[in-house]
Amino acid sequence: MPKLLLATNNQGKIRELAFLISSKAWELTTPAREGIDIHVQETGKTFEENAAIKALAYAKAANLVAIADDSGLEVEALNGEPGVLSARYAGEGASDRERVDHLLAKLAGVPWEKRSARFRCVIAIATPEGEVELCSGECRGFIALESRGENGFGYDPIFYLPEFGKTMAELSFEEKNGVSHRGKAAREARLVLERLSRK
Ligand code: ITT
Repeated sequence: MPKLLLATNNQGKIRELAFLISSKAWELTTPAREGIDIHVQETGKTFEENAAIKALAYAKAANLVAIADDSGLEVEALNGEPGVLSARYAGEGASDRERVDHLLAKLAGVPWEKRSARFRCVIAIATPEGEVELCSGECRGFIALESRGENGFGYDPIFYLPEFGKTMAELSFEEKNGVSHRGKAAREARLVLERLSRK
């Protein structure tokens, strides 16, 4: 069975991607398990560019097919911020909690109807030869007035989904993966992986 490298150091993404793309055709592995310790500069201006940069860097470093995820939150009242800067929004090395607090402070006084937002996810699958395929998904909701829920990671405790009447962090693992930006992108990615496994 060929190996598929999950090209991310974010434990939340590793858990979700491992579930979403699990397949009989690929043996999933991680940078830690392959002894790969690289830091890739995310110099792109779009999720697409950054996902491709990460997947290609890991595919070359490990000489394996690699799958990377670049994702983030776009808030309408902030003209699409934090976007590709979602991980760095409260500075390098900040915690999920600090990022959430930073975003809530930015939106202080913004009324409910103007707090719409979307999560975006672009998954890139790269081969060591330098081929890249991109898959994407989005999930729409609102930025809540305060944190709620313990599940998931990142901005999940303040991402409110009207259809559930809950934040993303109040959904079960299966519910989140059923409706999330990552779940949608991963369902496309599974088709790409199926095709690649037959090559
Ligand atoms: P890798 O680059 O190693 O994959 P990262 O955390 O730096 O890890 P990104 O550059 O793609 O990844 O940043 C995405 C950030 O957006 C992430 O740190 C979260 O804060 C947020 N995010 C992405 N998907 C999310 C999700 O499903 N739920 C909550 N927050 C999410």
